Amino acid sequence: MEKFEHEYKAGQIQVLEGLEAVRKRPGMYIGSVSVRGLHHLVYEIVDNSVDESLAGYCKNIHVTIEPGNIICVEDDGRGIPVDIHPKTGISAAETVYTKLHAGGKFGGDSGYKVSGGLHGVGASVVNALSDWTEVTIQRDGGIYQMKFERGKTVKKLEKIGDSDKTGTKVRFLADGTIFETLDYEYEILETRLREMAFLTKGLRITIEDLRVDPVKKAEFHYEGGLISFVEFLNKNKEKINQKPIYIEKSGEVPIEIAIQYTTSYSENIYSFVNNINTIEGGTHLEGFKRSLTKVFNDYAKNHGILKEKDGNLQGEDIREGITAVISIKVKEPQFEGQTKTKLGNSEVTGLVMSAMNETLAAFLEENPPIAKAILEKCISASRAREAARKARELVRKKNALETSTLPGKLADCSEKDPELCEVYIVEGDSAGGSAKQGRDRKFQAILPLWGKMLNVEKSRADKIYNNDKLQPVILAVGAGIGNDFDINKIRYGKVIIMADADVDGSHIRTLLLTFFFRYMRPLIENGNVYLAQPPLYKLSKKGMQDIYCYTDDELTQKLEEIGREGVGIQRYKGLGEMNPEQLWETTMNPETRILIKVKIEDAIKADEIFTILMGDDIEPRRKFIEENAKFVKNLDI
Ligand code: 28G
Repeated sequence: MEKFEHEYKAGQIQVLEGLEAVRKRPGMYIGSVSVRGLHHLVYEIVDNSVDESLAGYCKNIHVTIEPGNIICVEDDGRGIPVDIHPKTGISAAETVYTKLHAGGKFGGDSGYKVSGGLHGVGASVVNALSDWTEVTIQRDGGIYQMKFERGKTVKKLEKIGDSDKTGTKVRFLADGTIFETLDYEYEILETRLREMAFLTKGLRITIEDLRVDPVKKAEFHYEGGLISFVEFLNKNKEKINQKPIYIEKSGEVPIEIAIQYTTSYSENIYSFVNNINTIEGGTHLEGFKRSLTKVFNDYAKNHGILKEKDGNLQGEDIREGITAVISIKVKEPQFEGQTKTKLGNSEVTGLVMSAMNETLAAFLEENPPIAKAILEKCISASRAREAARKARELVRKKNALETSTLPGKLADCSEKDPELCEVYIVEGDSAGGSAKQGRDRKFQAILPLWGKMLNVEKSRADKIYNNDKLQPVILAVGAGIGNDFDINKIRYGKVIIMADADVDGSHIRTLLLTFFFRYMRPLIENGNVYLAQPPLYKLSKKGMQDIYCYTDDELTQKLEEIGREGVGIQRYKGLGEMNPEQLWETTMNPETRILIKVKIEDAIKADEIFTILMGDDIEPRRKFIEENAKFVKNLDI
């Protein structure tokens, strides 16, 4: 008995030390204490519900953001076991919430314990990093509850009522002394929860944001799983195969793949391992690509679509216009790469290939018109690639001959260190003229744009190289495009799009952003692309310095401050209305200007936006341009 008590105490001390370590170095457990880390807390808890769903016991998950940024997650699984652990003397539920790595993410006896946020650290870490946590469990005919503060148990698990239902409910308030912010972004949670629902077919996930009036809410439930996922990704695109190709294989490494071709020229492949988005790809993606290339080439050869002398189609030609999602489950995944989102398990490549080869080959044999349509597209992609190579060489040769690699219209800066340089891309010669006169020529370059607009979404690389509007941009940035793009060669640390705040300006902004997104994606990922914010109004009054307002709200506010008496309000319709000094002062002077950095945290969302804006469907595009402010906001998450 004495010995037991001794062990009990020792166990408790160890537990406290464990969670203290989490509070000391939160970044080690959840990546960061930024807004990103904050959202990870929610994923960690939801993952436990998803695991319960994967085990076959949970059908519904409700996530609520309550006023005060309290998160509530509720599921209808079996409920965390409430029995007392014979060794530690504490309940299984309390163990899960107070012991680091309790339960272990992988292995164990309950089948696949495979979902999991990037860090997969579990409920105890969320508990450690929360001001308070409250866990309510329904099972064995009762309602049980326990409470914690900063990871420490303040109310041990006790029965508080009767119930014939089962499930787990967790409410927590993240610790404001640890996180930079407690403000959850509804859209971020919504996107991740939608993704989780796609990846777990049949599971119903709802989200509700009670902080706003009217409340925001959404429900995700897809019987089609990955099939629904690719249909969602392609909803604004023209499809080649109306029904996605679906591949499913159970076994040691369960594999699920859905593929749908569209008439677009981009490649959209998303891969997941244990529900984690493997942004850097890895062995599963390798297997997918190899199988795709092999099966299509074999089919083309066998059916005389491709002659022996033509050689093989390249993988990239076969992936033009593809939208695919690959989801596999691996018991002991090895994650590599900069962001630990690249699968390293070498055995997986062959498994994915063999899962795909047969089903994909059979699909093509059974659907000759679709096979033919896809292969025709592959062949023209291959021709376009060849044409692009020639165009690229031509550009290179021309550059070599002219020694200067720069477009004629570019007014370059004198500084040579790219870190310190910035280029303003300006539509139209008149605004370009003001910008040239107003700039600081030491570090600011101006590239006026002219020529015919090109819809990037509907053009292949060869057309892009030859387009008179985009070629100067490619040359000025100086780092190539597409697979050749080399971020180390960029000539300017800041590439700033400066356009009017009207529909035409929005059009050029969209064109350039689509172009950067599709052909210079690292430039956006690396944070080099910016939007200039010219003012909308100028207020002038005798004896007062001119005031510039950048939004309508700011105008109202400033007018309230200075009064309306004797105030002249000028509304700027375009950049061209400003003289060089005004342009410098309001939009170009680093001391006073406002720049919006274009970020892409979420490639799915960005692709959706660009597709809406540049795709075939007029109606969603019109609606979207109307909500232009939202466009910027969505890009800026
Ligand atoms: C609502 C927010 C988050 C959960 C369960 C259900 C069980 C469980 C959770 O067991 C301990 C370790 C391995 C079996 C399992 C219930 C088996 C039988 C569960 C959640 C015991 C954890 N009955 N639901 N944990 N395992 N939902 N939602 O956390 O051996 S966590």
